[in-house]
Amino acid sequence: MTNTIAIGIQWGDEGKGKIVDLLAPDVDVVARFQGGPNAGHTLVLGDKKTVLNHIPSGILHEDTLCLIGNGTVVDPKRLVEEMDMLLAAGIPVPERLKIAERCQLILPYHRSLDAAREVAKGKGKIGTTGKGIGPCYEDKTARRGIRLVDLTSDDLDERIDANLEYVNFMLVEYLKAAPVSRAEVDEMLDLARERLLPLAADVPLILQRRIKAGDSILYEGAQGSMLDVDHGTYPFVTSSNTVAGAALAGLGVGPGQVDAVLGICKAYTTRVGAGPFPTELYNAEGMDCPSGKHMAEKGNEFGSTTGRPRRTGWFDGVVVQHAVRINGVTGLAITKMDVLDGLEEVKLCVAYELDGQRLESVPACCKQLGAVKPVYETLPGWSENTFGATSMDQLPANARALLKRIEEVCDCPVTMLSTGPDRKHIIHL
Ligand code: 2SA
Ligand code: MG
Repeated sequence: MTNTIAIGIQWGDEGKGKIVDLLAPDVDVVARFQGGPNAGHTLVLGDKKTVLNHIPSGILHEDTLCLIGNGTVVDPKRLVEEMDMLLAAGIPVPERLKIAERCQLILPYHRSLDAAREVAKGKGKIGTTGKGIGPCYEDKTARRGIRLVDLTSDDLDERIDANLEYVNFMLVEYLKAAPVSRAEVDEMLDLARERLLPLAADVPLILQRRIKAGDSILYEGAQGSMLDVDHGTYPFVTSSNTVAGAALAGLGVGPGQVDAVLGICKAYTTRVGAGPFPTELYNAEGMDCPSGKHMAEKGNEFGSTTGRPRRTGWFDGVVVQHAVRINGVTGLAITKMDVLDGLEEVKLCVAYELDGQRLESVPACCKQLGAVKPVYETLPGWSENTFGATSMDQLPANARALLKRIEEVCDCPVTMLSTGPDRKHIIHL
């Protein structure tokens, strides 16, 4: 087994959870490197569905060590809830989970700021998940963030006071929102001290030792490449680097310690939140193309973290090709292909057109991306049921033709094809 980075390469919700679940039993370590409670990962515990936001799904496997890296932002309350949910199901979380000492804590004022900023932006809002992600990363780069290790620092009180003074000024004077009390913050810090600090560890050291011992590591991404703060549809992005390169900085490993990059994408495209989406067909704001509606309904396209309905559209080969480049993707994992079953024809965006010019890559300017017209190739659809297929010969010829064309357009081989939610609904290529 190799050391693999598994990332989403569209706008999130590509089905990373399922692919990571599938790979986790074969690896020794699963490590998160960016994002926080804005990631959502549905898990079946006994007969109950639960959502994990911070903890890698590898936690269910006895011999798998789960790591939360320095590049992540951790909401102590939410993480403790996740831990308790797993503990109640008999999973010995403290034995299997370590948290980087350097990871940033999401405190109550981050959530307040996130919410108040969105309200203040009005129609121009980003459509964030409201989990305090942006303000927490902002504090990190502004060098006023509170890290897990800082809970033991003797200047913590002063730093919290200074942060609160600044934040409450912003909230009350500028954003006309309610202030955050010191008591609320202290409660969160106490919880983190009591429950998270015992799991704090030198994650880079653990990783080096494991890699040296020949263990295999799965680096688990959250969100998707088009939500990357540098390479995505800025400013309609999340506040972290979501690309493969972030795995290195977000955990403290080197480039030589990665063997493969698995780019996970749907056989169509979805997006939640605002921002350009060239191949969009269907949304809650009134776009109502039947094929898009088919994807939304058959694909059950609702956000796992916020429950928001997702916007849907055709597979965007320009976006995926861009992602293949910026991540050095070595293999594509295509998910939810069965959702396309029953469509008369299937479209594949192979380029954009802007002011009469053909574009082969994603324009950096969001306004331009919002104005492009997708150039489509139309392929015949299929009426057969591909749900649950486990080998290529179970797929209709037209579905195989679509995959082949995706490989050509995106300049990357398809190495996995997911045909349903279950672990056994998979084709390895
Ligand atoms: P934020 O809250 O500051 O990160 O929001 C900024 C933008 O990023 C979008 N965003 C997401 N979009 C889709 N899925 C997300 N999370 C997945 C989930 C998990 C995953 O299932 O909920 O795919 O890893 C996610 N997180 C952030 C958000 O809609 C804003 O457009
Ligand atoms: Mg998801």
